[in-house]
Amino acid sequence: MQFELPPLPYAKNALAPHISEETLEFHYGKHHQAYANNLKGLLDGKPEATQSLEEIILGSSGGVFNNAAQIWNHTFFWNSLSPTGGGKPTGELASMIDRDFGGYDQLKVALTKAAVTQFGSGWGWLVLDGDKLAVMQTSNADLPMKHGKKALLTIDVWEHAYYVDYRNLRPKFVETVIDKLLNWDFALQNLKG
Ligand code: MN3
Repeated sequence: MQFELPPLPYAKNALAPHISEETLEFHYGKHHQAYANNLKGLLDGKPEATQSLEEIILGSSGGVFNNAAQIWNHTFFWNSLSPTGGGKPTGELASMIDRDFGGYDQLKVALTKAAVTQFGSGWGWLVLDGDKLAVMQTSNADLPMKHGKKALLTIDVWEHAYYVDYRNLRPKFVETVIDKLLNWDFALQNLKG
């Protein structure tokens, strides 16, 4: 069952104009679905097929890891976005951002840099590292849990995430996600969870 994709947390046109329905048709409907189909095929009849997705991610490498982690990363990414998201968080997260980055503007610079400078395919992340907020970048399917860090928010910077809507302009995509879509309620849930 862990290989079934959860439904998107909003309609496919809900993030437009920032992320189009066409992008979600492909990114969720084709790319994310393909990782789930691949993992199902790789684990068919194997004992790992009964493990949780997190157990598979932490215990695997190669193709099993890549597909399992990409299922997790994409579900996490859809939840990191909201039609009513973006901008500055308030409350506890705002205080932690002030403490650990010196303010929201500095966090935005750091997260933008992590996402934009990731060479090739990968992810930009806001994470909890010990008891501090930090940003990190990962390549391909790699993710914070493999490095002992807790993910709070992510931005997918594989070309398939932005090429339909932004062509080669990854920085414009990243800026739009941060300003208009990041789901700080989800970040707070992850912080507390
Ligand atoms: Mn993707």
